[in-house]
Amino acid sequence: MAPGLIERYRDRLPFGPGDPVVSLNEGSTPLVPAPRLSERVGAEVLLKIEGANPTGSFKDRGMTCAVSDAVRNGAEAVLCASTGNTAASLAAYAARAGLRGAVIVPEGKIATGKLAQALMHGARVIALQGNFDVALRLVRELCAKQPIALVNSVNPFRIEGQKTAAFEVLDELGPTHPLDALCIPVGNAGNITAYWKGFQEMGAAPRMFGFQAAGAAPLVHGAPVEDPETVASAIRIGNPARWEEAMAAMTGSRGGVNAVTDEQILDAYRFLAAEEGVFCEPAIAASVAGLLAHGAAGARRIVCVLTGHGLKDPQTALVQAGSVVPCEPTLDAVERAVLG
Ligand code: AN7
Repeated sequence: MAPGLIERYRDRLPFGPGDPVVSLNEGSTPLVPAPRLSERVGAEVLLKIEGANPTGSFKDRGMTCAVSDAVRNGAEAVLCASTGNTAASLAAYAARAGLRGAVIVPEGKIATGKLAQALMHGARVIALQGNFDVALRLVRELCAKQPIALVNSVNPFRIEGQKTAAFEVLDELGPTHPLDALCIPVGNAGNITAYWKGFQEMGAAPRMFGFQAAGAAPLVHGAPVEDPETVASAIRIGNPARWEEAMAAMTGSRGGVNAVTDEQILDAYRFLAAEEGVFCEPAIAASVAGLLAHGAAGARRIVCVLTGHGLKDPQTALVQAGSVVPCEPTLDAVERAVLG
């Protein structure tokens, strides 16, 4: 059994030996070669499968640290604004810790699986008549007023936890096979900030390529987007909290930020599922769509971060996938149906 990441990386995280640890044994996710994608790109591409975390997204890395710190500080409740995955993760870790959890999500705009998770774990789910950016502003104001721990990625412990994904990538590749580039979807810009911190702490500097959905691409435009819109609901964010840090990561590593259209995102989403056997969330396919559309400046070895599991959003999958084959319960009919 692999231990959770606080235990695994305690020497590089802000936790002492006696500190409380709230963990679901997150991290230690697979790094999987992608032969078909590698062929299309003309470079070696590996997929970091963050959907293999306990609640199905990379958010668990940050949440084990943010919730452990909240417990250490004697908090009774934790709160976040979320496009869905942070809400699901907060709810699970709050349940684990015996804390009250509340999440504010844009009404009608989060994927079904994420909503089911947050509710099942017993969090108070508040559907805001406003988008993520409004939700984040309001939770920041509320947490300044009330003794509630804010666990969005503006919380430094989130970044600390999420940087461990960079450690894992480097550990797995080993010193003789350097990583040239990392491709990652960018929403609130916490994760790219965290990877870059992790790489820098280990003396590595792969080029960081961030990708945003064309309808929610403030970093590409250089200005906030008032009404972000994209099929990639996880990254439907118009004013990222970690704007400066994300830009510093991309420019400091000689990488860059680019936009991909919903069509490119959905193409990559279907390609990964059908050709690589990897089912990720639509938003996440932005990293692969971006790599296919924009390349990675001649990098020979590339990791694409697949931040969340495809089961989070069954509705988008069913719209994008083929249909079922109806069949009468006879051998003849089944034979015809199977052989097509
Ligand atoms: C699967 O859950 O913002 O750039 O509130 O769910 O660190 O924000 C989620 C974002 C990428 C973007 N992939 O990461 C939330 C939320 C998935 C995500 C991102 C999100 P950041």
